[in-house]
Amino acid sequence: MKECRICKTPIVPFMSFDKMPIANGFLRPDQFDKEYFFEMAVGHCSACQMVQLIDQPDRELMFHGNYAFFSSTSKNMAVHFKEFADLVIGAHLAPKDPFVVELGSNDGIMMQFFKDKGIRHLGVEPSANVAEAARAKGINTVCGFFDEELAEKIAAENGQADAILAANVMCHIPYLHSVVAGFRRLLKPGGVIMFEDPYLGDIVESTLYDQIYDEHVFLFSAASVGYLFERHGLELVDVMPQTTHGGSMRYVLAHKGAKRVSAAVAAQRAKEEELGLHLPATYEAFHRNIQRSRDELVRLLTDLKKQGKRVVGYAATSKSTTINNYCGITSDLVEYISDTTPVKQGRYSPGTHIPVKPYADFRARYPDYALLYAYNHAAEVMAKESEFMEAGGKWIVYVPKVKIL
Ligand code: DWN
Ligand code: SAH
Repeated sequence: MKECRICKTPIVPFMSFDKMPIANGFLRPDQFDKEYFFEMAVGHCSACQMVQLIDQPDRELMFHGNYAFFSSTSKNMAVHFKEFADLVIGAHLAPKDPFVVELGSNDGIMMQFFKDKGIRHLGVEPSANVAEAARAKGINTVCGFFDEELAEKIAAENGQADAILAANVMCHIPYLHSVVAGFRRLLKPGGVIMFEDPYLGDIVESTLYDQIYDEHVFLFSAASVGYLFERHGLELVDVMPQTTHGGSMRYVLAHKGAKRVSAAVAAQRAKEEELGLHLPATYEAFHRNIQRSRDELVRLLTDLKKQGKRVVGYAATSKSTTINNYCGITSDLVEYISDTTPVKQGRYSPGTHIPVKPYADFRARYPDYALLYAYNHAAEVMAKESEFMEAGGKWIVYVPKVKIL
């Protein structure tokens, strides 16, 4: 039996997605027969409440010099990260020579706002190609995986940080004890840690099961985050719900006793108990909802095919890898996936090998239906696709329920 990655309690999976490929592993045809798969099972630790993958591929298979996700592909996310940076700049930096560190800074989508204000900053990004894209914008970036050793090196070279930030990164890192021990060393006595990730409560409530893929080893809650940081002398002092990625939570942490704890923390923990996030029955129901969602989506796509309709995927997201592989969606049901990222175009989707084509192909010949794999960017997408809708095109969404819009 496997142990919880955080508290070592024996853990039993509540479901398995069976064999899954690397979510961002877009391929050429000559790579099909060598494709890597792993068994993607998910468990809930009844002791510390951490929901987690039982097995995760080695980090070098996921984060490397050909990482396919560039954060700046979404304009609305840049607006979100400007607001995040403004909050930090307005409330959490020392008046004299502050220093800000961001983990998983990718192509610099958040760090750019610190750089533009002349604030001393450092991004930590292991995927060399996206790190290079940030450097090309003048953003200070170290290419490496954040852990305790790197944290000590950063502190020795730059001094301690006023703010340590991470967005959609902490949930990717299996060795969180080393990361949080590093935070403790790197953070100034009065400093703040702020990180956000897809929120377990939203994932369970809205059946956002496509947030589960190789990179996302943890699905956090206020309970599990509070437990983890407590073990390192750090304290959860605030929680701030976010609408990004279908429902996220921003966690604010500080050295124990250094800051006032907001009433929002206890309120969120009470909500989690009400939702039953500590109960095995909740995850059994989540599993049933996932199966139902899959069956409904496959039925809808199969019916449309029978009617001779053209269905195209919109945005080759990491999340789409879970949907396509778990639902068994091939180019038989979804002709191709349109995506704006140059490195994904001309490749094939992980596992079920649907062609990924440039956005220009979508514009040139609208399909009858577009399966929206990027439901988290729905507002941004709908705003720019009025012509598709005026031409009679319809959207298929699958969260929170499978339906045609
Ligand atoms: O946690 C993660 C989040 C932050 O980003 C990472 N593990 C990987 C990635 O997840 P994702 O791939 O599901 O992210 P997005 O932001 O939902 O999808 C981005 C993809 O969508 C890109 O390939 C670009 C594409 N896209 C598009 O083709 N047209 C996006 C928009 C907004 C568009 O209009
Ligand atoms: N913060 C960005 C990127 C999220 S994608 C955004 O929200 O859009 C996750 C990023 O974390 C990737 O760029 C990946 O290379 C990086 N990453 C993975 N493991 C990491 C680690 N141990 N330390 C720092 N970054 C890491």
